Amino acid sequence: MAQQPGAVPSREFLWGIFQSVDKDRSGFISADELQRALSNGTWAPFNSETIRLMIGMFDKQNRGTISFEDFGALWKYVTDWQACFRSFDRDGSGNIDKDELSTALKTFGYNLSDGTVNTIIQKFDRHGGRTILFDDFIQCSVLLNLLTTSFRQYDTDQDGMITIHYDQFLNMVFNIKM
Ligand SMILES: [Ca+2]
Ligand SMILES: [Ca+2]
Repeated sequence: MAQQPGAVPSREFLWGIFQSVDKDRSGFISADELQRALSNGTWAPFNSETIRLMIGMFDKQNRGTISFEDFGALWKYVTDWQACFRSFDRDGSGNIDKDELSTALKTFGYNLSDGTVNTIIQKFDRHGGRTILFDDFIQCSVLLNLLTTSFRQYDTDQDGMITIHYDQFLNMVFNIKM
């Protein structure tokens, strides 16, 4: 799954990729098929939570699989994230360290303390290297976005602070689709 970022692929190009990913020729890409197709640049399997999040985002019919109609948007999403990941991986190490993540989060518009950036690294570092790989970077960014959107629904004056009751807190957390 690689082409120059920003390029709009032809339907034929996408169909070729779709067919190579759809190993059992069912006409749909399952979570397993997508996981096998995506790579972290390591031998470790692609984070299955990230696969689940991505299928959830692009599976318009709620079947748990991706049809060819949904595939173009998914393909663009993955290649955009690849370009994003590469641009923040300043030293070309293939992973994102704390300084790189800090820069990425600032660029995304998040104003987070050093302690919070450390907590995020710890949560999404599945390999014990104090760094984040491509799949975990996507998961981290998607979850940050979901959590921030949820917070903002309560932060009506946008001052970065909310006062909520226990019941509202649980309602907020359980309503987050993650
Ligand atoms: Ca299939
Ligand atoms: Ca790096």
